[in-house]
Amino acid sequence: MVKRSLRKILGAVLAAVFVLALSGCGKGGEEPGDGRLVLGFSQIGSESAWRIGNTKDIEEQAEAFGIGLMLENANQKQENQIAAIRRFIAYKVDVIAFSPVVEEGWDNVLLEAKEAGIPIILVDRDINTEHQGLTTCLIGADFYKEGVMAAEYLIRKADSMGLTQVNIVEIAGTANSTPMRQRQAGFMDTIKDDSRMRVLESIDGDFLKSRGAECMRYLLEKYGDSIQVVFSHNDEMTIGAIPEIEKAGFKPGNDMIIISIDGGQEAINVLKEGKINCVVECTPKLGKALMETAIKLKNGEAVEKLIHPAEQVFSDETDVSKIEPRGY
Ligand code: GYE
Repeated sequence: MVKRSLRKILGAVLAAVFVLALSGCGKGGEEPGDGRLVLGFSQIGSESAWRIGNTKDIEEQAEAFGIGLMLENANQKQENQIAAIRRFIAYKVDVIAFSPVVEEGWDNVLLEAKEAGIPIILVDRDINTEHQGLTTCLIGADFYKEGVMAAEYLIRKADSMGLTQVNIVEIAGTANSTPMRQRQAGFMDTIKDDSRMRVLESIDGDFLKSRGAECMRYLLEKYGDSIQVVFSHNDEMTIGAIPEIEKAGFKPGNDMIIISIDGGQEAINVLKEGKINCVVECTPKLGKALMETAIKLKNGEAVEKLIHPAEQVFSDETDVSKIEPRGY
């Protein structure tokens, strides 16, 4: 009971802080947001350079478009995201956007938003629901295609090295998240008809550097030098795994083919050092499309159901010294 009322008070205090922040610190009597479009955005957390770059981009674009942004960081917890969305509803923001940490479990809170007449934009990741019309659109990468591009690189690499058998370990992103599911599906669908390819094990690395290191230690202990390929669902886990491979006496990029996804600066530097072979780009720069879509929704205009940014592959097949600074 005490806990619940404390939480309520905290919620009210936070809402008040938002009002003050958006109205230019209490000029008194003015409309929240000064008549500006107010967008509530629930971010997943700060687990990766990608995520931090994504948050920064959204903040910069909100500023550039003159949109009042209420941004909440959920520290990787779905319950925090649900609570943030409820606060946005209570505050009566114009539009709510969020990046769902996992796909399931959003129906109740999204029905509440629908009842309140607040449109919802999915950013980066998708949800799984039986209800129609809970969200207006999705702005995010084509993760399936990223998995396909990673596998296509591997097939070309195996051809060029003349490999007859290819043993792969997969360090996967957060279980039940869209990028984890779709990167895996794209990759597996693409290698499945190539009889050389064998996945020794897929393991959950939760998109975290520390987990990437832990997973790699476990995989090296179990499979040792039979590992020929590490397919990691993001740069953080890859960067965590590489020192473990070196400690075990192998040369990443040489003794093992290392494939990563995201394309943040740190991973690109490691690609340039030759310790990663391929990085599939996933751009965090979704802010501009998000702001444009929020404005259209506020004006009652139709929006595109699905916006995928264009993405490319960086690999040792080309001159990597030419890669421009990444900005995240
Ligand atoms: O690849 C990873 C991040 O959802 C695309 O989440 C995003 C993924 C990204 O933490 O680094």
